[in-house]
Amino acid sequence: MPTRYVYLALGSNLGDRREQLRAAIEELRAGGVAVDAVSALYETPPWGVVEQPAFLNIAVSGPSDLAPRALLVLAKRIEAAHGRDFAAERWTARPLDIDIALIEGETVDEPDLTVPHVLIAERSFVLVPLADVAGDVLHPLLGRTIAALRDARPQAERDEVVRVAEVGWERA
Ligand code: A4P
Ligand code: MG
Repeated sequence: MPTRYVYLALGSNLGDRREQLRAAIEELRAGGVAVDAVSALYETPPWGVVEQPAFLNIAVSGPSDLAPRALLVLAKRIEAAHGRDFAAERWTARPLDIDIALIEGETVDEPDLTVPHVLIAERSFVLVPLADVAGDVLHPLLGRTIAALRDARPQAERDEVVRVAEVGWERA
């Protein structure tokens, strides 16, 4: 595949959340995503199933020549290595979740893979970190930038996405 920028949204709400996100960045690099931008670190209240611990969420981006499906396989492999229970209910607690938010110049609409991720425009816990690394990037189906989509979320929802460490946290 030609090299394109990929944009990933990561979350963790079980175990050592920050360490798992830090390790996942290294594992993505080892797996073929040359991560060159990492968002600040945000703590966010659980969305979907609310009776679960708070999440830490980040977004990362970098060039990759992995095809969309190979990227999904890599994400699932890294989640599994962190003890992700794939039999658990949707939207419930997990040590690590890696979603493909966007791929430069690409849309995918298949039963088990949709890019851009279907719900990104409705989630401040994705849009706020993603805007750190992709603020100027256009959502190819909505025709608006990630920063504009973030700014369209209700202020109260954005305020719940709390920056707990600045850009560079993963190198500290
Ligand atoms: N899939 C389709 N498109 C994609 C894509 N673009 N990226 C499929 C990744 N996966 C994609 O995902 C289910 C299936 O979606 C995958 O097997 C893949 O084939 P999953 O990660 O196994 O299950 P899930 O994460 O429970 O479901 P889903 O629908 O991906 O949920 P989300 O959206 O990941 O929600 N609250 C806060 N504050 N922060 C969070 O990070 N995360 C979730 C999980 C719930 N609440 C949260 C957070
Ligand atoms: Mg997921």
